[in-house]
Amino acid sequence: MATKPTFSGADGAGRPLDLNGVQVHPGRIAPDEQAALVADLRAVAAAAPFFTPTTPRGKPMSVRMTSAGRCGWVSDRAGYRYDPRHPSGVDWPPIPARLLALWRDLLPASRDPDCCLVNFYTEGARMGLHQDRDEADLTQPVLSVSLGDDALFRVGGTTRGGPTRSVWLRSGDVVVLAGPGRMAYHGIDRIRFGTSALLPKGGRINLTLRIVT
Ligand code: MD3
Ligand code: FE
Repeated sequence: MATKPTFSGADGAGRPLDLNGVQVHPGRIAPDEQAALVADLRAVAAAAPFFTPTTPRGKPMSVRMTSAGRCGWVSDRAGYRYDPRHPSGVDWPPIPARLLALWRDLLPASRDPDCCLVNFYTEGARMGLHQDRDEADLTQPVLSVSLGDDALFRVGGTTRGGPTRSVWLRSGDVVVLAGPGRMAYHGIDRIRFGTSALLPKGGRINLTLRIVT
């Protein structure tokens, strides 16, 4: 059974909120920094354009994706995996410096991430409940940044089918997945399209910094 969603911002900027071991930092990134991140991502997408992944069975996903770093996440008929190249054959561009700075600030004990996965949600896009387990070392943390429209984020425990909690992620929120939260089931139920003016055509971008190799 799911509880009623709360606004992540309701607890006040800066105070982390704990959802089944998943740490949400509401309003961690100031509006000018959010705009600078969007500019960084335009450069990433110019080098490595967003593409529509398909499930191993060939069904297109509703979220479009690209990556930066030494490897990126791809999915096609050959399966889900991290790959050293974009589907076009080009290398992934480097992870933007301001994202590395954010990682080092929040996770000072960790080594640098080698992948930044970029998810783009337009109206109607969603991501079903899943665990992230394609990385070689599942004890390494993941850091997520939300930009643009509000998203209803759902988090459960480490087994499928248990209770879940939901929270609205807003532009500038950061989620840290370290410790018990790292293997939590999670997903995005829906986007509230047009709730943010950060992206000129609306929609939502989620960045996840990861240690993959
Ligand atoms: C909990 N992305 O890319 S971000 C994904 O908003 C993914 O695009 C969602 O799930 C999005 O895999 C959710 C928050 C998040 C990211 C990674 C996690 C939560 C996580 C990894 C482990 C546990
Ligand atoms: Fe995930």
